[in-house]
Amino acid sequence: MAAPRVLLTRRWPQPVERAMQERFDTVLNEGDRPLSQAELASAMGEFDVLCPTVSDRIDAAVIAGGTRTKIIANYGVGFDHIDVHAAKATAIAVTNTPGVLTDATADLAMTLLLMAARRAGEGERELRAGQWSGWRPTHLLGSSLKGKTLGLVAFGRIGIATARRAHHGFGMKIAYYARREADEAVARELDATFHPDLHGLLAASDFVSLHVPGSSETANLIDAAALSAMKPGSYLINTARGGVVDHAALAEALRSGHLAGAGLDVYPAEPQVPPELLGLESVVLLPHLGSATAETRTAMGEKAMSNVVAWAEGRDLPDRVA
Ligand code: 8YV
Repeated sequence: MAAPRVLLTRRWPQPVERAMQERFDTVLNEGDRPLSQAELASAMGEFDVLCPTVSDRIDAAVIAGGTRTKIIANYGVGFDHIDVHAAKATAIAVTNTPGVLTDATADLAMTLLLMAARRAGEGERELRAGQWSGWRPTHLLGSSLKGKTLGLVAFGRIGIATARRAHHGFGMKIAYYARREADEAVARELDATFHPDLHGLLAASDFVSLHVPGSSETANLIDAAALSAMKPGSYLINTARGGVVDHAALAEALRSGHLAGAGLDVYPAEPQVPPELLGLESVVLLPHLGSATAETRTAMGEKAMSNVVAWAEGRDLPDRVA
């Protein structure tokens, strides 16, 4: 039987592209440009396997574009860019890559937290602009982390990994909002306080870090009311999905000084960045770098590939989400 035809919609790290090419009839997106909706739709008729990323919108119209694709093996853990209901309705399996990007994303949440707290972006911009007038006791004072409360919105793999870094590495107190209480061992290890109510957590935290998946349920979870429930002078960190935050309300909370700062890695309509944020010194803006280490991006490719191999061999899919 001919090897299944596989499309990688974007370039992957070389070792995993090569592994895919050895095992499958794999087509690469040589120019690494985002595919159009029409190109994605026609791929559904040309490939057995589609391996998209967060930069592809696999909506119902794309899924209706052809009947050849049997599995969508997403390169990434979040899959809110894929219409899983439409996939399910046409018996297309969907898989993701959980676990392998936990540490990299938690590291990036701490990068944003530290950059916002210590005004690192502001300082770098000042220096590069040739406007640093020299050391002085009151120059760019930020906030300490030790003894401050970090509130995690959702306490899954990445939320817990972020809490571990903040607690064991920086002496922060840990609080979290989640649907249910964490395992006793984790709660004890982190001395973590559970808040069953989101606004209760927001009011109790000096720093808030978001770790909910993107979905219609979490859209605008951090709206104007949530932002005003946050402590005056606190910070918001988002490595989850842009749609979770109302950015107009966030810009206003930063402008008014209610929030001391924010650190964002994700945006509602990437690669567009809400323009009202671009002129604000107190927000750190990164271009969706959560999982961007060579090791992690290779491991993500391996994980996506393990799902495609399982499918090709007729086995249960290890990371099936639909
Ligand atoms: C990935 C992410 O790089 O995995 C995720 O959900 O947000 C990123 O870290 C991206 O999704 C790749 O598709």
